[in-house]
Amino acid sequence: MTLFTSAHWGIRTAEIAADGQIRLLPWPGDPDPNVIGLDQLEAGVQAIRVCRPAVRKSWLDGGPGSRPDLRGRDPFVEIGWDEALDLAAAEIDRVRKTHGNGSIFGGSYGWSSAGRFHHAQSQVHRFLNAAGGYVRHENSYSLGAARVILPHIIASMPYVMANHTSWDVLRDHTQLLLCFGGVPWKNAQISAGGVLRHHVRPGIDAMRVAGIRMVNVGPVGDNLDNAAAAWVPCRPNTDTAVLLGMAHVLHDEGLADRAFLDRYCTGYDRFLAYLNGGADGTARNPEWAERISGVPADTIRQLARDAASHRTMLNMSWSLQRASHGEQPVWALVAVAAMLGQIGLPGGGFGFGYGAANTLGSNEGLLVGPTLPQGRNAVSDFIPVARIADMLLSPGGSYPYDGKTRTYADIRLIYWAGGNPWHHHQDLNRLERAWQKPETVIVNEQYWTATAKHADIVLPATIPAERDDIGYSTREGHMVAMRQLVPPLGGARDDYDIFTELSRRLDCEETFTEGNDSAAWLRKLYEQNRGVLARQGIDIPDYDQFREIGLIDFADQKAPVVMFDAFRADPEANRLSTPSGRIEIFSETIDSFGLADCPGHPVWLEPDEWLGRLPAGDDRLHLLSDQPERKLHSQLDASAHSRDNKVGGREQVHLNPADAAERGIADGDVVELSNDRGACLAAARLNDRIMPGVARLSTGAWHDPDESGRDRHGNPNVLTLDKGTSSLAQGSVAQTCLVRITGPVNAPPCTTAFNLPHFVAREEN
Ligand SMILES: Nc1nc2c(c(=O)[nH]1)N[C@H]1C(S)=C(S)[C@@H](COP(=O)(O)OP(=O)(O)OC[C@H]3O[C@@H](n4cnc5c(=O)[nH]c(N)nc54)[C@H](O)[C@@H]3O)O[C@H]1N2
Ligand SMILES: Nc1nc2c(c(=O)[nH]1)N[C@H]1C(S)=C(S)[C@@H](COP(=O)(O)OP(=O)(O)OC[C@H]3O[C@@H](n4cnc5c(=O)[nH]c(N)nc54)[C@H](O)[C@@H]3O)O[C@H]1N2
Ligand SMILES: [Mo]
Repeated sequence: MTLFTSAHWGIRTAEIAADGQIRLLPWPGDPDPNVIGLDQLEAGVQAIRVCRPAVRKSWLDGGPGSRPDLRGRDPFVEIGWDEALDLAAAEIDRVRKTHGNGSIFGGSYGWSSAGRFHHAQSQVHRFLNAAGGYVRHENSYSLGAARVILPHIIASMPYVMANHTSWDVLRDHTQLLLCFGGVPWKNAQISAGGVLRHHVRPGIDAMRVAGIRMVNVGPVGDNLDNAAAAWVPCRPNTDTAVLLGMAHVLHDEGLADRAFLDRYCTGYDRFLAYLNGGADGTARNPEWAERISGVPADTIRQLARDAASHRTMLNMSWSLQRASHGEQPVWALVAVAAMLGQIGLPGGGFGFGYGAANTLGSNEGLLVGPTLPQGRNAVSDFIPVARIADMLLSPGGSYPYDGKTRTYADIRLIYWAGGNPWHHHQDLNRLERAWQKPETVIVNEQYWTATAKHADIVLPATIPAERDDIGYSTREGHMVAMRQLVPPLGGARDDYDIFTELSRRLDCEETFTEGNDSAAWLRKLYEQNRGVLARQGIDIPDYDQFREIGLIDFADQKAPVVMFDAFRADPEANRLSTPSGRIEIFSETIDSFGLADCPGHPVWLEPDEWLGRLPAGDDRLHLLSDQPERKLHSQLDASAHSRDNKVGGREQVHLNPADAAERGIADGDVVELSNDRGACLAAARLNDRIMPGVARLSTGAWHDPDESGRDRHGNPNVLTLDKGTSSLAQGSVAQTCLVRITGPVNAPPCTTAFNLPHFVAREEN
């Protein structure tokens, strides 16, 4: 019998050797497997697990709110489970009774492990709902701007994500693939919930073999895995200007598809007025766009003509909207695609994130999967996810969001399970100040991450290899019986069992468990889902058989997908979910909000930080912090596969050889990146596929500040800007960031990111 487990980066089979050693292997049917996480059970990774409940010393000695300034530096005291659960439950109870459930933040954003039941974020939300409610988050770091703007202008992000025109259709129909931000294969290793068959590299390969032209606009040239693709360097955060320049050409040269715009869109004329000069008389022509983006006007003009004369798929990376005014590139992309009139045609239109994850462009069936119900939250309050430091720093403060004015809650307790804010948030030195606000921080974690180190109570959680679960993901073609392969390390417990114990102490056990243990839940969720699938005419085996066979492969459900084909065929019967039912190139709704930083149609607005406005003599570079190739965010940073990519134990910062030479930096040198927000060290790597003026430091290096706050390991979030994309969406702007780079740094310190915290014995009174 084959044993399976699943992770966001792939389905794995497990071999157990005679000596008990586990060997993980990619599922043999995967056409493009990767090796991420195959080494996750190795000693180096297991050594940094949380093994016992631990409490921050000052908190244990002085109670809630004691020395919050020492979070991240205080030693920990390890204690037994019963005492830890009593402490955590009593504290939740104190806070909810004294300040109300609206003072508990349970956002818990993050990519906790794959598996439909042991999904930490679902578990903590269900638990906090049972315990009376909590302040939640909306949206994601991934798609902060897009999730808010897309429903106003065309369709919801989940719809767009699950309905991208599939790779087989692109291969057969597309003539020009015009990308902004590439199609990064490294990112498509991942899909939230797990991947059975990796489609993206085979998809791009098939298009290359078919001779399809690919053009890649952006600051980085190595994010489209096709040596034949043309690279058009473009300043970071200026793609909107290029798109507007293209739009201007399409109109000016009579290439805009008027019939499509009339039948399927609203507000084109309002947009046109802006393109032609609008209020300030500035025509958004290619010459204007060149001054902003650095892309030659003739190139922009030719791209517009080529796009109009061929079946063209426009693609944009999610990263573009993770930037100042990130709503605008999304809207401009949709507007240009509408002007080209190919939305809904096979191989034409737009894609938003081919390459951002494996799902985009998948032709696997769109099936439902098992879902743990989360219960009802008695607290209605929420924040847009990336506004966490703002909330903690200004309780009671007001802020605009999606046309409304909202108020930040006064948070006394944070409960986090399944995410790493000390990886994902911007401006970590600001977060450090904000994080001192709550009286108590409780974290369930598998590893001693920076978030665990910044908690007051840390409860050790199991990893997927230590528990049974069900693996499933939208359009990934599988259901996997994930198997427990090893016993829990140390005292680690499943999040579910931790919350069961807490709910018992908080008198809400029945609501939380409904009388089920994990095994009963898995059977129940699976059987419920089997019923749903049966009603759609899809038969799957019963739960016991499923556990025997391990993997259900839905390959027979594959079918080509063309995004918006039904809308194109009949826009009346298949109205979009926008107010007009059409594509909104001008949005009355957004216009009615009266926002200077997000008016009623796509516009170019200067980013908060960018290369276009550097004073003479200012040699700062634009820092891009993209997703890491060898891990998922901060997960598995300590694995051999991730460490092998570090230089001297530090993350690599890629920069153009000319920029390096100007600064006297050689390949492999340790350099310092700095700005007014912070500083970090990294190892320089010279790369002529990074345009001059730009540097790239991938995310994921565990935060490792020295006494002065300088990160020794290469975590870009000590440098990034913590601001909303605009008052519409308030998304993260991680890609809007200028830095100085200097080096080489003499006698650089060793990294200590993977050290355990300091443990001390409890002082007996
Ligand atoms: N500068 C910059 N910053 C960024 C980005 C960027 O582009 N640039 N990208 C942003 C994006 S798009 C994202 S999605 C975020 C990602 O940010 P996160 O999702 O917060 O990052 P992860 O490292 O995946 O954190 C997941 C954490 O959950 C823990 N975990 C896993 N499984 C379990 C479990 O079963 N139980 C419990 N209790 N814990 C578990 C892991 O050990 C890990 O610490 O980062 C954002 N930050
Ligand atoms: N291996 C791996 N894969 C992942 C993840 C991971 O951590 N590891 N994370 C997953 C998650 S949660 C997400 S949200 C997705 C994110 O998917 P994306 O947001 O698309 O990923 P990034 O790697 O941040 O950026 C993609 C490319 O855009 C480029 N870029 C950045 N700014 C600009 C710009 O202004 N203009 C242009 N034209 N290009 C720009 C970057 O240099 C990079 O090459 O990836 C997912 N896939
Ligand atoms: Mo993300």
